[in-house]
Amino acid sequence: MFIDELELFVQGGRGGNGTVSFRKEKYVSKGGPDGGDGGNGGSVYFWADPSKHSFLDLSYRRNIKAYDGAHGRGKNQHGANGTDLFIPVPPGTIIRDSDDYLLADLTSPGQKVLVAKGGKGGKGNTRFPCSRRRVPRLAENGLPGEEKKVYLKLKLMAQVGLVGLPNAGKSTLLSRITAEKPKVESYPFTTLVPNLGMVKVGDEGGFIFADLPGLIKGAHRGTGLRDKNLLFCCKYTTTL
Ligand SMILES: Nc1nc2c(ncn2[C@@H]2O[C@H](COP(=O)(O)OP(=O)(O)OP(=O)(O)O)[C@@H](O)[C@H]2O)c(=O)[nH]1
Ligand SMILES: [Mg+2]
Repeated sequence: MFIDELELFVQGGRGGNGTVSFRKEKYVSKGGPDGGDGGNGGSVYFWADPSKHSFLDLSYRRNIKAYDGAHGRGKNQHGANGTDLFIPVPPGTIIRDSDDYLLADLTSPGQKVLVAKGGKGGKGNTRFPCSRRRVPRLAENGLPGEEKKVYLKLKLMAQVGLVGLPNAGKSTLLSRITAEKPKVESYPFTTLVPNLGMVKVGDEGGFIFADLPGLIKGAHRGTGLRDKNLLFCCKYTTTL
């Protein structure tokens, strides 16, 4: 199945709480505060993974939450930071939030973007002593991570675009090498809009193949279906 649009709920991890603790040791009286800070929550990133071609894997996992930070502990022990999550998406993914604001346009492989920042960890009571408050019995709670709905859209980028005369057998070729079933008829200009399919190579790999509407002489002057197919090629294909 090929999925090129998806709505996801992403959430950064919650920051760990700071702790209230006092140093307790034999022969040490009034050892003072030693509560550690909570760790920061993990953040959620999306990154462009060239081995991905659709949102199929992500469609099984609509809520994505990074790990929470650990709480602080006595003896000034800082809680561990929550692990960040790096979600792989196909290059050509456009990410928008619920206000339709563009968060990212991931085009080049490896490019990454932060979409939900983890919450900050709370401070432990070690941080709160002052001359008027020698015994600080307060610590901060960790803050919740950023949360939002994001809309992913795959700007389909074909690696191969097939340009040719009408009725040449382009759609037939697409139907043989991919799982797509484009309309095939024995008259010219059967294909009016580009058809895209995934050519699988091995278990993981593959590339997107575009079958473009037929092109005839004088297309640039408006003959036939004109040259909008070529514009499509220039816009969406990376290699021809
Ligand atoms: N003899 C023969 N006929 C073919 C071959 N490939 C396709 N055809 C036939 O050629 C006709 C046109 O095929 P399409 O795949 O629709 O051609 P197309 O290039 O996509 O055509 P447009 O979309 O109109 O530009 C159909 O009747 C096919 O059955 C082939 O290798 N040999
Ligand atoms: Mg066709």
